[in-house]
Amino acid sequence: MEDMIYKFQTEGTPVTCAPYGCGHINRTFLIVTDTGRRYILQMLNGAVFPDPRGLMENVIAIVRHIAAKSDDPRAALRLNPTTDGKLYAEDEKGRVWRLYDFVEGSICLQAPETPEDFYQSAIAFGTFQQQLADFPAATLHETIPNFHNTPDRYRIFRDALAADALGRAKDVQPEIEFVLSHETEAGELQRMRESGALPTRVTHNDTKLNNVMLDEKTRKPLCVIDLDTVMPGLAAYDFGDSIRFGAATAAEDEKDLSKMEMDLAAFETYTRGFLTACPGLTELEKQTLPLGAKLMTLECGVRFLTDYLAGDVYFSIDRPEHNLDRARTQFKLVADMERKWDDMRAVVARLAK
Ligand code: ADP
Ligand code: GN1
Ligand code: MG
Repeated sequence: MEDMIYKFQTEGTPVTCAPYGCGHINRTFLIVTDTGRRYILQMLNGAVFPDPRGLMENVIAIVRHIAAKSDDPRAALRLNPTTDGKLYAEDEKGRVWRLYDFVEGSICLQAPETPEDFYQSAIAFGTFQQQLADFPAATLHETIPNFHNTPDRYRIFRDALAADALGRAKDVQPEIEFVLSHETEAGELQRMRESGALPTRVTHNDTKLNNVMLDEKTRKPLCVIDLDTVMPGLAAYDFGDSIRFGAATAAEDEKDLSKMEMDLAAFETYTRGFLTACPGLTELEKQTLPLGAKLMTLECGVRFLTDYLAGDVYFSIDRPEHNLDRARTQFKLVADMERKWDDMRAVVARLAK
């Protein structure tokens, strides 16, 4: 049992505790008590989040904001208090822990089982963005500065390449070349953000399918989870990261690259859902959705390759080449999107009418 569970108020006495889920960042445990109540206990990754207390202030405010907009108790994550009445606890090393209610009667998918599941995830993330449209953005802590600033991700990549901590660069030359050959276009969204051409919104910024819970019976959205990176951002980030993960025909860490493509039908399905849930997007925001898909995928590949070069210090890995495998799938996806570029743009243009 993780001792930190005893710092929280629970219904019943905790009897089991086991690692849970497929997240790459935090340490997540499923806790079951003797009354059968289930909880999710999480330790925040202190290396990834330099200000975990600020992060928790964000999360507390966001779940309150969303809970106030719905009668359904499962519409927002619910944080449980500690025995001294706080909504997170600190251990002796200063690490931050929190306890969520387990979202019962839900499913969390690693890949859509049907097009409808993916459509509903678009409704979930689109609605989330809409619900936060009136959230006071200026009160949010920037939990990871420059999170989707792709040129800054290139800067960090170049540093890791120059340091080449484990001497791995010589074995990944094609991947390095792929990254460098895309550097100019990699900055397109950031330039439009800085010029003010695209509006800044409160966005989730990590819109993988496994960060949304669907009702297990109706398979309609219950809530969006993993709120650690909710920050001011672009609509194209949230749209794009969902495509990167959910419109892919293979897992993020698939070794057989021949299985990896961007499914154009899934792209269309998600676009339909997202535009339905976010009717207020500007013309330019709509036009930049395909670019969001491509750049979020490129950026994620750059981050995986950076971590591979740096010695796997950021993302959790299960095998030595895990980050390299992940980087390769992302680059394969980018190349496939480039092949399907005109079709992607045509889909958005047609649905945006
Ligand atoms: P990470 O930042 O590491 O991705 P997440 O908050 O996404 O952490 O949690 C990892 C996984 O744990 C999720 O993908 C989901 O499967 C599961 N999970 C997280 N919170 C809950 C919850 N409240 N109820 C049920 N499952 C949850
Ligand atoms: C991480 O936390 P998780 O597993 O949902 C990462 C995302 C990446 C994703 C790649 C805080 O998401 O940015 O896109 O892995 N989260 C953080 O799978 O870096
Ligand atoms: Mg997650």
